[in-house]
Amino acid sequence: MSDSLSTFFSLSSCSSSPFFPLLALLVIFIFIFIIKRRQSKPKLNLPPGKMGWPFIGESIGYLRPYSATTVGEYMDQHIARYGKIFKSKLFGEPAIVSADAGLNKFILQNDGKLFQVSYPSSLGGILGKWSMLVLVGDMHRDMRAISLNFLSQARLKAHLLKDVEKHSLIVLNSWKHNSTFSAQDEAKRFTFNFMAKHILSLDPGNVETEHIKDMYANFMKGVVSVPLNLPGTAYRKALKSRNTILKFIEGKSNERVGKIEGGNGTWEEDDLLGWVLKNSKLSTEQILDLVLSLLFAGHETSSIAISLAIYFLPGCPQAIEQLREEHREIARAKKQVGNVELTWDDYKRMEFTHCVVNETLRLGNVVRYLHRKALKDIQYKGYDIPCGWKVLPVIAAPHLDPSLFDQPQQFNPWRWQNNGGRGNCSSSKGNSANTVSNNLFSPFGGGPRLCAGAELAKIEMAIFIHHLVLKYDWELASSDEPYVYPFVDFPKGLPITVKTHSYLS
Ligand code: HEM
Ligand SMILES: *[C@@H]1O[C@H](CO)[C@@H](O)[C@H](O)[C@H]1NC(C)=O
Ligand SMILES: *[C@@H]1O[C@H](CO)[C@@H](O)[C@H](O)[C@H]1NC(C)=O
Ligand SMILES: *[C@@H]1O[C@H](CO)[C@@H](O)[C@H](O)[C@H]1NC(C)=O
Ligand SMILES: CC(=O)N[C@H]1CO[C@H](CO)[C@@H](O)[C@@H]1O
Repeated sequence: MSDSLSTFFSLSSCSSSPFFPLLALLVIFIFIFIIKRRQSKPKLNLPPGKMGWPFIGESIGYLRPYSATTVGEYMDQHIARYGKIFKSKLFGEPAIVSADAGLNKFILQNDGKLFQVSYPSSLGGILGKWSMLVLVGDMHRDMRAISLNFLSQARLKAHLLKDVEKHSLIVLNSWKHNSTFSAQDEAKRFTFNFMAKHILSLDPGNVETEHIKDMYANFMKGVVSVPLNLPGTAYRKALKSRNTILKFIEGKSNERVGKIEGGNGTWEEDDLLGWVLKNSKLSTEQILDLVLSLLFAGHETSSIAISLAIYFLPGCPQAIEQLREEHREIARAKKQVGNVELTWDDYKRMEFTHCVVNETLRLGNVVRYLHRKALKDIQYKGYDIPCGWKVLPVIAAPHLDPSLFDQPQQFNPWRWQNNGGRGNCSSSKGNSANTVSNNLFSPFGGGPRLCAGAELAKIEMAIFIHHLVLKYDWELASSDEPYVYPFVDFPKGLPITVKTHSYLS
């Protein structure tokens, strides 16, 4: 039951990461595996758990797809057997897995000091080495500052909110009465068009945009595929698409620079590309990776969040009713003063919608867990976390924990209301009194890497919901369910049938 040797092994990888040929690596792993079984002199108090097979460890069990409203069989079994903090071997490395809200918070708050991001290198290979998601230290700070500026509250109020509404309407107005289609594709169309507009000033529907959208879809298939760079693999295709997209972005930035140098035109600061060209000293390569990772971080996540809301709501007609009341009231008030566009104040007034948004993120869990590694030997609640080990805070786990959220499997937006609220979609007992503490709810991560687009994502959800409930009734056209692959996805694309309805009068 000792892990001192495997600890020793990973300690050495903490200072440097030498390259071993695969065969040698395998031999070493098997060697360690055998020795480990013989030795029995624990020096460290590691969390309980088992390391599984040589090399692959328990990765197969950990990565097996499962329903998105659960933590999955692997987590359930391990938590039942070992508790909320346990050790394992995942992604080829010894790892501490945390389903514990306190430890998760500790990990995120100490990012850069005791812990550091450590995504599998295949993800870095495809997102780019300058991607903000994989960068650490000063470079991460600079890239993050650019994103925060792009997504600042001032810009959300002045520009982005208006455009979120415009792009919601483009998508929603194209839906035909009594038609059936993939809601997930529609949500993606909305968030992609919005991001493409604000990053590169691409307009929805034109040839360039559609081309980039196709390339981006290939790129995404690679991100979620097995990272084998061999002819014919999704990963190889994705690397190719990545290059096509990069060429395109490069073309765009040369065009802009050319215009300026020709004395014609000014910097268009309206989009991210214009802003970084003017205000930053980033190299072309860095700009490309920044653009691509913002597209990735901002498009996949919020489109799946909207899909989840479309999926959960029909199971709770009372919630749709209450949403309609709220949005009808807002629309009516605007009509009276002759306003058409939604404003920041309107958004802030969508109180029940905010409950629906939180509840969707709590139960659906767009991002399941984060990748970190320990930078030092760390102690937490008596457990040792050795330097160099992978640390995986499962941010979804507290959200689905029955000791923290009453009946966690129930979609119950009223749990977010302070004084109980009037409705509940569960048939069982218990009122909807607020059991929520903010420490326990972290769909956007936390600490120095807290999602830069959290507010934008909520705006996208709320405004899309506003027009959705006012224009349509919808039902799920065939049974589909969100799964964790580990990216959350609907296997059938969430087919829905919509009926037009005007709830405005
Ligand atoms: C419901 C939708 C979303 C969810 C659940 C979500 C979740 C997250 C999480 C958990 C992280 C932390 C990753 C880590 O610590 O390793 C993150 C980072 C990030 N997200 Fe989001 N996100 C969403 C939407 C967006 C949107 C719309 C944008 C806008 C472009 C965005 C931009 C970013 C960026 C730039 C980072 C990196 C921040 C950094 O490393 O400093 N996200 N997101
Ligand atoms: C809606 O579609 C269904 C089947 O696709 C059809 O049977 C029905 O007549 C349609 N109703 C309307 C009002 O178009
Ligand atoms: C500047 O732009 C105008 C119209 O966009 C074009 O006709 C003109 O040739 C351009 N001048 C230069 C110097 O590029
Ligand atoms: C939703 O969750 C956020 C934390 O992410 C919290 O600050 C906010 O108050 C919650 N909203 C409601 C309506 O409870
Ligand atoms: C408004 C509403 O439907 N409330 C229900 C909540 O759940 C309890 C317990 O089953 C019901 O009695 C309420 O009618």
